[in-house]
Amino acid sequence: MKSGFVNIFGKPNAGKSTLLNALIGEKLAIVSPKVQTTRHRIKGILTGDDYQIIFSDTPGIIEPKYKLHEKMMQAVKSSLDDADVALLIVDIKDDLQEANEIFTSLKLKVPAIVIINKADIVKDEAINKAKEFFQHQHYCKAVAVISALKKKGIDELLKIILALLPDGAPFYEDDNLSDLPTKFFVGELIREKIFYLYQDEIPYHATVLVQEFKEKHTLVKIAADIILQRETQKGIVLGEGGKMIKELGTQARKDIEQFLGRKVFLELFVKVRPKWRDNELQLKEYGY
Ligand SMILES: Nc1nc2c(ncn2[C@@H]2O[C@H](COP(=O)(O)OP(=O)(O)OP(=O)(O)O)[C@@H](O)[C@H]2O)c(=O)[nH]1
Ligand SMILES: [Mg+2]
Repeated sequence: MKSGFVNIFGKPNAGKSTLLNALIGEKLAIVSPKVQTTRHRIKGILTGDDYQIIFSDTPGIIEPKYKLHEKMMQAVKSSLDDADVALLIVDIKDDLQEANEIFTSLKLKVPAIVIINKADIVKDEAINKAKEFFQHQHYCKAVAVISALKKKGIDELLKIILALLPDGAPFYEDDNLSDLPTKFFVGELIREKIFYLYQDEIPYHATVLVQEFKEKHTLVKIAADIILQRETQKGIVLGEGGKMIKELGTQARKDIEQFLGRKVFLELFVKVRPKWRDNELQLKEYGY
């Protein structure tokens, strides 16, 4: 039996969360075209006949500007501390040298696989160049080329991971997919829709707190607060005559219903908490 922690690191938007979902075969982590979507460490457990891999998706590596960012980078640090294998993922369109600097700065003590992602959007020439570049870096045990979005190269990647995974007994029951509570995933699905529906600073100034989660006979009743930083953002999130929040509620509800496999009644409330991203107590309350 083999088991261990395989943690995913990379710049914002590289495709870490898309990769976690592709590896697990379920949507555990939210994904968006915008940077800094993920704010937590999200574990996804993959159990096979003779192995258990605990993958961790992490927030994209950035220079912290707020306490919230610091919490996000603590999630990266904790994942660096317990990794048995590191997956260093790079968007093929990104500056490779810059990615290399970030990977080097991690000072990894465990074997790392460099994953060249988004192979679906470039020519082979660019892929070969990137392979060549990373193969020679001292932290790099192997290079894998994938498209996390199109789920290409995932089986080959799994083989490389299994070869590097230490011997050991499983850490979790084999029907567990994650260690996080359902409430967490519900809040994240709402937050994901905020990333798609609103522009500029709104997704970055917003968080979601699930206040109520009640399993009733015919449906699950969920109430959640959308926390914003400024009074002026409230109007934008609500939209004319409440049009935008209605759309947000509909989109989020559909995803939550799919996630839970049950009918959902979802209520959303918008609240303003100035500077919550720099407030230790509020960050704690909101799960950071
Ligand atoms: N074309 C293409 N797009 C991809 C691929 N993988 C991810 N994406 C897209 O890249 C964007 C970012 O993906 P995420 O998985 O959210 O990236 P992330 O690294 O988790 O980003 P943060 O959480 O912000 O650090 C999304 O629009 C994805 O659909 C891929 O293989 N090919
Ligand atoms: Mg992410």
